[in-house]
Amino acid sequence: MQQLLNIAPEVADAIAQKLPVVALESTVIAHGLPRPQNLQTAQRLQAVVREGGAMPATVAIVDGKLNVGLNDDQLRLLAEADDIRKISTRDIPVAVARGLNGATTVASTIWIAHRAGIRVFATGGIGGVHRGSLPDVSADLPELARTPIIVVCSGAKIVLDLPATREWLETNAVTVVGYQCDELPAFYSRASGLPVDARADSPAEVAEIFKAQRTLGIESTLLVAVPVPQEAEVEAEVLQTVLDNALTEANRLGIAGAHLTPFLLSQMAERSSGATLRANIALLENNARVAAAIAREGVMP
Ligand code: PSU
Ligand code: MN
Repeated sequence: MQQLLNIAPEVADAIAQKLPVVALESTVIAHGLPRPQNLQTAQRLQAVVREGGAMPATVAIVDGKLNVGLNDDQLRLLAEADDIRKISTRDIPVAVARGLNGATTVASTIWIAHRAGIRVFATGGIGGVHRGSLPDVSADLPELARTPIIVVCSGAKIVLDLPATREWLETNAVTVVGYQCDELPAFYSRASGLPVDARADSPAEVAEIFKAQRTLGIESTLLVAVPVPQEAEVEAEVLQTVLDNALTEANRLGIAGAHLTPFLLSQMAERSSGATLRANIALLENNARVAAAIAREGVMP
């Protein structure tokens, strides 16, 4: 396993010295955001983590190696190449065996980050239970249930069945903390009407809960849900309309599997004249900032 991990020297140093480190995913770069905002955002997220006093570690698979911390060329490759695969945990063995390049999802990123010794990860929205009759449950969920790491996000992506996703987290012992909020945020929107398990108002409060969880030996993720900044929130009416239209279009075209999430996100950005894209970028940056502050609380063992 250690042979397959390729940890960037500055990230390895930070981990060894128990300094704050924040892992970042790469599917959002390769498949979640359009060009050129994807590369700009990836660079910006790394800068935000550094400004917050932590070391960024963007995760991806390059030539079959599990890279933790990417250089500029690698980031550019992920953002601009046309043949970047979306790698969830089930895809890691094939990518490794065949020496492929791939962008990692929440599931595979936390799988790798945890094994590299990182305790905090930031993203936009986690995957979850999709809407519709065919059961389609993101591999993000089971990975959250078995990976002891702090995941900072803005809830699950709005395209999902949010009540079903919330139930899944509850059943599988994933503790959900609202960061300065009393209900679970809904990605582009600050409200979902769904409960959190506890509210935390500071990075120190989050760190305390995580330390208790680690002391207890509970092996699931501590999910920290941060609402999209107020000024970037998408208006409820616009959101409902573009969401309905995106779902109808996906259904009409028979889009399924790994393509579904990227398709729905891009449809919504197009149909909202970029409002959902602006919200997505704003919440990603804000979550990276909060994650850096949490990492600085000394959550490293
Ligand atoms: N959040 C975003 N954009 C994204 C994703 C999340 O703002 O593109 C990605 C994440 O990498 C997440 C994945 O893990 O979508 C979930 O895809 P699926 O439902 O196919 O598991
Ligand atoms: Mn799926």
